[in-house]
Amino acid sequence: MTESAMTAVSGIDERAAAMQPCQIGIHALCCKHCMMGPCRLMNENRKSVCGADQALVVARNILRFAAGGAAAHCGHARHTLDFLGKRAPRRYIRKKAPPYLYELWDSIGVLPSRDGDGHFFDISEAIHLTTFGVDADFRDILRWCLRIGIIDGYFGLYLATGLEHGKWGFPKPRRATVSLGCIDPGKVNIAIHGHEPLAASALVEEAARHENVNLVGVCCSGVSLQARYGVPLAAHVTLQEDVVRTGLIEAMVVDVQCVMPSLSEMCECFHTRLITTSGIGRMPNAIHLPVTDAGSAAEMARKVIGIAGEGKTKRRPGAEAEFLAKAGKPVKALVGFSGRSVDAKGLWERYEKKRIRGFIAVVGCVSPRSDRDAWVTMFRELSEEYVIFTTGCMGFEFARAGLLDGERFFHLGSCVNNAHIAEIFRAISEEAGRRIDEMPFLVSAPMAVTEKCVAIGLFFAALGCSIHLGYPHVFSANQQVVSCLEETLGDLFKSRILLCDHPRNLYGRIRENGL
Ligand code: XCC
Repeated sequence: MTESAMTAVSGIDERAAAMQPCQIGIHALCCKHCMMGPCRLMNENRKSVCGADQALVVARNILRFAAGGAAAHCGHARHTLDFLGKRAPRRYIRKKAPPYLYELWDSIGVLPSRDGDGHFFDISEAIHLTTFGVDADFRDILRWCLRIGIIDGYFGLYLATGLEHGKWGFPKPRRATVSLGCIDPGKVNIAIHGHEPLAASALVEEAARHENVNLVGVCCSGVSLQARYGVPLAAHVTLQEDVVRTGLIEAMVVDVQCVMPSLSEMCECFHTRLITTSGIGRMPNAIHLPVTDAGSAAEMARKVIGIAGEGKTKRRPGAEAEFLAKAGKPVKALVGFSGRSVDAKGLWERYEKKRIRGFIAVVGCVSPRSDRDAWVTMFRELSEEYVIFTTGCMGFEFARAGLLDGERFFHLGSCVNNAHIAEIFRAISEEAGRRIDEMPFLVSAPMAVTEKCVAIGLFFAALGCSIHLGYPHVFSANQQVVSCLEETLGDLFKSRILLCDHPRNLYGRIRENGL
């Protein structure tokens, strides 16, 4: 094993501890948008070489995070459209958004002005206006953040979710298995990792013809395959290397997003063949089998099954016994809820009869920089008073803790399936005869990892939900930015932004904000 391979093999938690985050960048206080810098604006009185103040730098950084996240979600939707040979829908936001919100966004100037693929131009404009010497008004940049959040929500989350359900079917509630224990030492194991359904669904169809093949999912591809087909979910984002490290994975098939570059070296340390399927997600040492339509997806799936079948004989001797001695049994969890299968009327009645205080959506990533168990414990306690909806990698943590019961905790799928949560919020508020912002809805991203979390948070903020951000607080370093966001959202919706990175403090923050 080479030295660099050894580095890849050490765990993500160890590497996070060894790589302390930059204390300037973590608060979005570093401007590196031109080559006179990077300028570090550690206090409110400093200005960058070009004269940008701290509020401007922080606002620009938030918008760039949001644009990155929206590009990923809208790119996912666009790739799915291409795969299906469809065009981008017209007037989609108008059709999907509650009419009162559409008018409100129009009246305050945050409604995306373009349509269809024109939304990509708005994402590009967000990058343009944050380059050197364009938009110097941080308040205008924060309005752009809401605009990009709206685009992310509808042209990303809603569109991707709708296309997937239309082509591959609606998820339904089911009991499914979670954890590394899903890997079967007696079978050919293929892991599917990433986000888009294009390659993943074809593999599920092909694998069904081969009794000796065990498919397992990783991250959001895994979550959506589990919700739709009941495919076991082996790992979330911080455990992806551990899947390969079992020594029992013959092929790791990846597409886009949250696929750690370390997998390339990690697979080299074992017999695992790394297979890339997206033209924008290439990796060193990988076999590239591009998927662009149904034909290439089916061909890729046949080849992967062949490659993996040959690989099983190359496992390290003793790998099976080692795995069986260490791996626990898979955990059973209730997954696969959607806007269709959650009873909004029943939930509203529980609230109206004061059996619960409100509804919390716990979305997104888990981070090696946060105490994952402490957050799970906090939300377990909160579930005594609130109904919890969850998606993405947080859902895996709740599943492992045995919390996904379809009563207090509902698993709504992958991160683009946060569209389900938006639809459920809308349905509950319609049952109540109120607006979304008049309801006790909190959206929490306790352990953000990717830029997508920022875009999702801004989308829910634009809907009128209160927002909780755990670690890190990219919004919090500049008081002008915080005040502007709080005042804007408070005036529009009376919603709150809770910045709280200690799980123990969250309950108090929720209660003191009247949620
Ligand atoms: Fe985050 Fe989506 Fe990635 Fe997991 S997989 S780390 S975006 S929760 Ni979606």
